[in-house]
Amino acid sequence: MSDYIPNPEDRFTFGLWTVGWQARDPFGDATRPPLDPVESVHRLAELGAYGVSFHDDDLLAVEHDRDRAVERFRKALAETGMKVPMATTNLFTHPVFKDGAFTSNDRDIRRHALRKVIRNLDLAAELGAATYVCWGGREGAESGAAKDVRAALDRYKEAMDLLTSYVIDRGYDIRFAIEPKPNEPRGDILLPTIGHALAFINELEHPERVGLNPEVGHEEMSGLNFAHGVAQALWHGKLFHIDLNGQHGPRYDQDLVFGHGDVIGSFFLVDLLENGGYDGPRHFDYKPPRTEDAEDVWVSATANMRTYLILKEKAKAYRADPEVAEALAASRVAELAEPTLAPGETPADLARDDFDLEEAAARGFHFSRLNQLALEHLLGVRG
Ligand code: GLT
Ligand code: MN
Ligand code: MN
Repeated sequence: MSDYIPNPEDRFTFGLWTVGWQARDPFGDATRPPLDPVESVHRLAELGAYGVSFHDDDLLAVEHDRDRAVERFRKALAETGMKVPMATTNLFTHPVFKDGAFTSNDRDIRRHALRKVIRNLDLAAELGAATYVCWGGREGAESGAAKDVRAALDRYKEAMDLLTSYVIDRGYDIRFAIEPKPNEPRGDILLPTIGHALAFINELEHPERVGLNPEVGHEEMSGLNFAHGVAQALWHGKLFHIDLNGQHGPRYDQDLVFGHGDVIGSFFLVDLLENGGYDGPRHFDYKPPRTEDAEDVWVSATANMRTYLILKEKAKAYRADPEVAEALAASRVAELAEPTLAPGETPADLARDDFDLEEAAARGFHFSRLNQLALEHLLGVRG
């Protein structure tokens, strides 16, 4: 058993807005003081993280002059060796974005939003970010009368086409990752799930430059299975980045520590990420609970990484367990990888099948045993 000590090779990253969240909610004021991004970079580096991500405005938490703030941030990165694999734009806090950014009914606001993204894209490119996240939290409506959704999607596409063309023209090695969310802060947000976003990407001018940044809690808010969504994103070659956190089913966006929501769901997610060909950063987008003090923040940050490392070890032990191998075979899990028609077969060949309907219907799949083995590994009574 390892000590679950994170190190940069694990590629754990955190948004500056996570540990820096002052815990202001719709009902109450901040419970923590502003956190200097320079301190976040140093503390996260000490805890074994690989890097940080940021919104343009996150850099201004304590130093309001942008040039000086960027300078201090660069210095902290240089001192610690921390990387910036992802950056994004705050298109939701300022009141100007109350009806959206790329899809605000107000054209001047849409133009302002694009300028704001472009300015931070230049900085993201300088800092070496490979992914630029677009979370459209304010793109949506509270009422059916407010928004012509088809026109809004035209404007969303216009924005993504403009931004992808911009990075291509500049020669930036940056891809965009759309982050779906069903609601909150808007009553209904556009591109609410992984599936909606995948379909939208197909309509873009440079679909190869645009993928997804799915977040655990956002799919679970819709009652969806996050690991299934991630598997489909991988299948489409669109898992560009990921936001790991925890959520207890359909309710407000909890942004809990990774694993502090659906534990077995997190186990199968880690199993998928480790074995499914995802090689991007393991990015945590959580909120240290409002009850936590300034030091507890770092305890919760570590908890995310420890949970991931523990689940990774459990998933490995599960895969290596001969009884699991036997149960997988009994459940015929690998048989699904076999094409349904043999090479050269045509639909006519299906007619020649010697198939015993009743016998096939009577066969069990034995999934309960398989799932119990996963649970027992997770609970630490095996392996
Ligand atoms: C905001 C949101 C997150 C997004 C961030 C990126 S901002 O905190 O709740 O899910 O990933 O814009
Ligand atoms: Mn969230
Ligand atoms: Mn997120």
